[in-house]
Amino acid sequence: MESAHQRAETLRALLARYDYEYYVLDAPSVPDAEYDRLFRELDALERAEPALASPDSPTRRVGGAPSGAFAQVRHPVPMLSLSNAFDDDEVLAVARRVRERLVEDGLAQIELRYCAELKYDGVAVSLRYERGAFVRGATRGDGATGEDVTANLRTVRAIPLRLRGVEPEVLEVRGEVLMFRRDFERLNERQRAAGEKEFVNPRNAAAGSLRQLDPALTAARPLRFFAYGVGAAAATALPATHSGLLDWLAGAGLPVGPERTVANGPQELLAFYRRMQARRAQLAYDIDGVVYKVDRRDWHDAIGFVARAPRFAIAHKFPAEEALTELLDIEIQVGRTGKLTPVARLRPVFVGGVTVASATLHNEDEIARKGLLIGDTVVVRRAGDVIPEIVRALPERRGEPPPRRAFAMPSACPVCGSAVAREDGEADWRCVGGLYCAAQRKQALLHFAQRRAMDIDGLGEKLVDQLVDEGLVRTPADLYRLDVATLAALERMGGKSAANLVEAIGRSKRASFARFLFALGIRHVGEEVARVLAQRYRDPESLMAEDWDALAASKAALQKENAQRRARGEAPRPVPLEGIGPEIVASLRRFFGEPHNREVLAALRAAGIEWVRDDEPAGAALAGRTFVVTGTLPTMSREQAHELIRRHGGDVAGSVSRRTDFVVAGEAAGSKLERARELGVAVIDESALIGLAQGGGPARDTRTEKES
Ligand code: JCF
Repeated sequence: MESAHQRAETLRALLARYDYEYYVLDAPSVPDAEYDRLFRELDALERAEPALASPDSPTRRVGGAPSGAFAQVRHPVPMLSLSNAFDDDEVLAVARRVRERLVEDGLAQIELRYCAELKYDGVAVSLRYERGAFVRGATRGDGATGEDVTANLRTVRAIPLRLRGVEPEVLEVRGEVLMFRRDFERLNERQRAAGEKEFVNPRNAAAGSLRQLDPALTAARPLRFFAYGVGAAAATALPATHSGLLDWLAGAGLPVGPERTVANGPQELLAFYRRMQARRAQLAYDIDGVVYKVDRRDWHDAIGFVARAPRFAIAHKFPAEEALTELLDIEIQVGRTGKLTPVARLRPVFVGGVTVASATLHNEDEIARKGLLIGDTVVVRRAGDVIPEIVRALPERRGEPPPRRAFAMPSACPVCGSAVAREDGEADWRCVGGLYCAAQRKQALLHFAQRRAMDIDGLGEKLVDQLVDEGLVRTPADLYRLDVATLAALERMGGKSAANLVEAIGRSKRASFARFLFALGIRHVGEEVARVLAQRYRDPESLMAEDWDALAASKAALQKENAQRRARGEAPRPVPLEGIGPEIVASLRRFFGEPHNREVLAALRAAGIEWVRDDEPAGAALAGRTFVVTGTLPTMSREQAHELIRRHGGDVAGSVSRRTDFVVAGEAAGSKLERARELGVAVIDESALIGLAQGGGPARDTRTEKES
């Protein structure tokens, strides 16, 4: 005799195997009744002798006993499927045939009215209500017989257990169980976190959730329901139109999709189709098309059926959002900031309504995560206007020709041959040859010339485009070789503006080293970092000569010493390059280590750039005074005027107030000058500013009387 303990072990092993066959292999080897019998036997054993129970027993699944596989349910009124139309012509042809049939029967009107609704991408079910109470729910199955999933459907909160305000003897509600996209994403996040298998799409997740043996598992899944029709109905008067029926269902407390309309004739149907196609990506749930139905229900039988599909309705499908194709190659694009982006070259494929031949792959980690090999068969997805993406490879298709090869990031920039670098904690590789790389040329020049950098007035986006496209300028150093004649020959460029530009470029040769450093566009070197660096280094050579490792060591020692000093209540000693961390240092080393950049620096030097130090104040004549600069000054740019004020101890403000001491006005000064006059603030010109800075000129008491 087998002991109770042995029997329980045997039962658990059997049930585990049957679960595996059912759920994993989808190939059950025993009838459902046998599973149920074994399950009940084990449950009884464990209840009689709790010591026999084990935590991995199938009886321990949350929610108690599973229902076993599902019983069969015959649909008293068959659940129909719909014929598909894939283009406008098919829709027009169907509409024409429907009309002809109704005309033959003497029923048609001039304009045939249709109800148009969305075609939800979910699982079709039938819900049976008796005297207003939900009694049974079934899947569509083959249309004639489905599976009884009542216990699972009861857990779907969108399905009312009682109808509101009506109690027909019998009412079968037809509709679709589905999962909203956001709920699906969250479910997959949960699955991932729990180390469980993720679902491919919301429809699969809905189908899998609905067919759980344990209703408690279904209950934990965020399922939704939309009603779109009725099957068997007894002892109730239903609306005469399909649109009326949908409203009636909504009135009975059932969820009905809000996107529906009544259309006069096929052109209005097609307009609905296009409207919904445009809105598709914004909907909370997946749809795979729209459904058109002759609105008058009493005409449906007259129009008739083909096989299992009605002739009075048609599904107008959207183009599929996913398709299979071949990953031909992975190329690298270099962006304006030097970022290297892998791009998939695909065998052209029609997907999401367009032909797709490439897809972004974002970065190398993404390629590794998806396990893509060049030559793989891949699933390409294009949803709405979103750029196409590769969803996954089908590794099971490997082994067919052509041979596969792995992708590797190039070790040099494919555009300019400079080194590439991937920083710690970053996903992207970048080209280091910022000043030299053709891909980054325009961006680098604009950055170099901007007001806060070299302040080359008049060198904007359009002009940079022209200069680069005409081959006149490749690197910032080329700017200093431009002459008036060359510039004046450019389109939309007069002699006067050419001369002004040459002058502005010439003026920029005497920039502070801080501005120059910022102008180089080194990653992580913004204005503030450039200012800090310029306090320690005079020129690129001294910066390049720095022994960074020694500096880091001495900084660390100094910081330690300062901690002790602070503990003793003593003032800390200044730390060199405070706030310049290893990330910035690494970026500087990369930039100045790239020979291409060094060539450009040498060329800039040869062009006559010389750096004026701006860290040491030039004087204090303007201390305590606040200035606003407005209009065009005769020789200085606004930035240069600001710099002059600051270097002599003054403050610069952006707008005129009662606290403003001087407004420095140039040509075409506007509202700020007006405001200064209103408030009685002293107005001076550029030469007066220079005089003030040099310690002469008007003193504070020369200002005009303020109005009160
Ligand atoms: O997916 C739907 N929204 C939908 C499916 C709507 C309908 O009016 C349907 C359907 C499937 C069959 N009508 C039938 C007869």
